[in-house]
Amino acid sequence: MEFGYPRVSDVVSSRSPYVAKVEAWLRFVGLPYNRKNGAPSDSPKGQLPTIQHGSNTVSDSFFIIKYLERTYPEVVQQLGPEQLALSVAVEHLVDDFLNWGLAHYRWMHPKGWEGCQRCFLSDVPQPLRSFLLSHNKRPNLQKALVCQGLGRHSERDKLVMLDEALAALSAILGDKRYILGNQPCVADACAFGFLDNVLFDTECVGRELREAAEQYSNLVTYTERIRSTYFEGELTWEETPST
Ligand SMILES: N[C@@H](CCC(=O)N[C@@H](CS)C(=O)NCC(=O)O)C(=O)O
Repeated sequence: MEFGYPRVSDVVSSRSPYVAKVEAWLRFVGLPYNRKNGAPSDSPKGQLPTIQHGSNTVSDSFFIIKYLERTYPEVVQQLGPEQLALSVAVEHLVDDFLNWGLAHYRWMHPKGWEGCQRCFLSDVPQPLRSFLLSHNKRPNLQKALVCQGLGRHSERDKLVMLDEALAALSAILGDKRYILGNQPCVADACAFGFLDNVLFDTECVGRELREAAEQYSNLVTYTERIRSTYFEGELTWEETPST
């Protein structure tokens, strides 16, 4: 199986939280894969991640995991209805809300945007790189953030909303190793894709979101635990600048 998005960084597993989600889940359940670079335009849905499994192409992190669970039923965790409901609720809290906050603090926030112009499309020379990002990616995301709703609020109100969601995630995790106990599930893959970027991609994410997340020490140790358990030796987080 192959799936892709450029590993533009060795600081975080992927700068796409949805690619990081699929990669973390593949590692949680122990399914082997080859990671291939790709562009959203290569994907049938115009977004990454996409997997190639034999002759099947599957796009979108949600459908990729559903497809793999159908194909490899032995990896499906046996969860009770309440556990399953909690996992689904956390998946949507992260994928459909917190990741929009990440998009804002990465692409709209001045510090995040400054880093994006250095780190994204790094194979395209400047000033063409900044031109392409500021005429395409950034305005598209700005429109998407307004449609989603978060983009309509003041900076202060965005943080109030995001902080409440982070507090909820922290309370759900509590002092457990993973969201449902001792074994990581889909919800942990989602939470990791988001938190890994917020806490460790100091170059391309505005610091206010990182500081909001750092207030919840259990979220920090949980992210570090997933990094050291499932990405051991691959992510050089100790070299992350502390600015
Ligand atoms: N619902 C999708 C979201 C995927 C997504 O937003 N991918 C972004 C990268 S983080 C992308 O490919 N964006 C390109 C675009 O929308 O043009 C999933 O869960 O996979």
